[in-house]
Amino acid sequence: MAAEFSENLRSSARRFDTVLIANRGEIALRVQRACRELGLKTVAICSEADRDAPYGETADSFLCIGPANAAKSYLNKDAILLAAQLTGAGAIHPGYGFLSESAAFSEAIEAAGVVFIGPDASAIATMGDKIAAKRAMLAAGVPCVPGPETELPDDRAIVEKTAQEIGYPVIIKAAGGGGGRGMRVVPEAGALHEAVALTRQEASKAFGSPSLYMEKFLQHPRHIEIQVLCDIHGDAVWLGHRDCSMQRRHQKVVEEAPAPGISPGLIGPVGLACVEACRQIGYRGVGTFEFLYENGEFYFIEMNTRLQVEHPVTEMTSGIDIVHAQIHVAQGIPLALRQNDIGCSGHSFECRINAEDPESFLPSAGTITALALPEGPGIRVDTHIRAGYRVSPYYDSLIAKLITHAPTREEAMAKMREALDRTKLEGISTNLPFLRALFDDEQFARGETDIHYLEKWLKQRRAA
Ligand code: MV4
Repeated sequence: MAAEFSENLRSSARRFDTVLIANRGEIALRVQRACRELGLKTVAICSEADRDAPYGETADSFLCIGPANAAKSYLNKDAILLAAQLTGAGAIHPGYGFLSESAAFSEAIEAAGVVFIGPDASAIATMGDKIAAKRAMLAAGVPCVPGPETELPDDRAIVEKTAQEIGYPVIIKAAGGGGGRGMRVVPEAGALHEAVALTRQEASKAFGSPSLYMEKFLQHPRHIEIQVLCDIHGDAVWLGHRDCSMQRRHQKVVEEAPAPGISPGLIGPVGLACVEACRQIGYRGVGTFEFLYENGEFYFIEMNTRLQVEHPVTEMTSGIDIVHAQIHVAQGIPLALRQNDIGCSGHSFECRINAEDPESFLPSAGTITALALPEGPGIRVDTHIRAGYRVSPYYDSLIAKLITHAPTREEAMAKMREALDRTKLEGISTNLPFLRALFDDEQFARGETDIHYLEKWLKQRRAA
């Protein structure tokens, strides 16, 4: 696979003084600030829908690269590379979403001599193929969900035998899927072949590949993830873990670090296995290993090869600026951090504030007429909005991230209740009322949730 891609830029060619930020919204502003703190110049880009974006005003250069339709702007690889060349940007930061996990984009810009602030194309491609990812993890000693590390053959007898060996329920997943797309649970043998056939059809259509794999279906796991950071000289560390179980339709709503009830002794060996996997792959940059956690065991499911939305909770507990670190390793600078220097102090929560209808969850576009944001010790707000800002209907509905940090989980929760109470936003609908109610939930307060908890809670709330 590596042969398909050109050589990485050599370490000496990786130095840059200007970064083009190929994203929008809160993450564009977050990355821009990190660049300035490191003495780097910034280039902001936008679509026609984001011409009045706040991050355009503070960047050293600001270019409109295409129409509102993301396919013609934030996803337009050629336009973004051209913008970098026109502005003299030596590097491109992709943020999250959009082109952040495009092997072709990483490949194209590095081939043009521009640094991609992210992994090389082959690492992105390997992790994008969920079977190849699983194989790489097993080779490095990372615990995975029971099931073959090979493609499911188009042979009914073998499919039946595989399911029997794993034991029902099983789950069929598309190798090209991920993030909840292209998967189907099979509760018992009678449903097996139809499930395989349907998932294969969907996979061919959605991902351009019919490749499938089968795993044991875990019924009540938590979603725990491990943050890693790797330089180009073979050094890697893990920065801590997060619990992201509170999600609805594969969209995370609340994240926290560390994951409650998981001792350093339990997670430590898993973190080290992730670091070993990074070394074996030759991984560069920041990344996240996603695990399901059930009955005291961790099972790898996917690796995300980007900076994630929820990186702030790990910044708060580790004291490490993950975007600074990401930019440094992209420049070829060796990691100064040793694993023993990395700790976890206190507890952090993040709430994703979305512009959405509280009942239907449909995106709510419009102008923010009034805005008050909380502040104070242990409170952080990552956002690009301000009074008068127009939320456009074209992109995802995340408008702000409310982050708290305190010595204990209870105090971080209490701080979040207060921070939510002091957040006032008029002109559009948001999920603030529902987030506030969630932080009064007793089971959540005890840390007794799993990946199904939030959807059940919402259903009960609607019925009440
Ligand atoms: C699973 C699973 C149970 N067993 N795999 C959903 C998103 C994608 N990252 C993988 N997902 C799942 N894979 C096995 N073998 C349950 C899920 C899952 C899930 C995982 C994490 C967070 C939320 C979830 C919601 C529904 C299903």
